[in-house]
Amino acid sequence: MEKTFLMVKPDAVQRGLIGKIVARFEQKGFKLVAAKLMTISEELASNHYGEHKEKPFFSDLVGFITSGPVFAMVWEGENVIATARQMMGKTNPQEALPGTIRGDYGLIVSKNVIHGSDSLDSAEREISLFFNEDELQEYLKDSNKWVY
Ligand code: DAT
Ligand code: MG
Repeated sequence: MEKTFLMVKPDAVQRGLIGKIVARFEQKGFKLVAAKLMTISEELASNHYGEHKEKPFFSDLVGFITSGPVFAMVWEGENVIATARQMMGKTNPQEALPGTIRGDYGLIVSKNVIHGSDSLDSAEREISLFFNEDELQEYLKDSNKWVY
């Protein structure tokens, strides 16, 4: 089953939005297979956001994502990578539709509440950057038979 890496960013942790964000993915029918509250090192941040290292906002981005605890998660389910991106909304909260996480909770692009992997390759890369294999739970979720 497909897995994705999602992360509640420091702004949303500070604002007390972890529970609301987790609830959206639970209610959708996805299965949480790993989660931890952690502070990201500069090295991990630079690696995670490596594709943006030439961008003008890179140092602010690394500064922001390392500025306080994040809630890192792995979620599993059918088409979870693309569906989670849809549920997050556009990168800039001003363009994100109401009903999406960024549309409902964010105001500016540099504090946009949540990260989500954008492809199968990035999901695999990001999951292995943030979690060891033995931190991922394999379990049957009884409600799945009513979801699929
Ligand atoms: P996403 O997080 O939707 O995958 P991205 O990979 O293009 O978006 O950018 C990573 C993060 O960098 C994004 O969540 C917020 C920040 N960012 C993107 N564009 C920005 C900009 N123009 N100014 C400031 N921060 C930006
Ligand atoms: Mg991205």
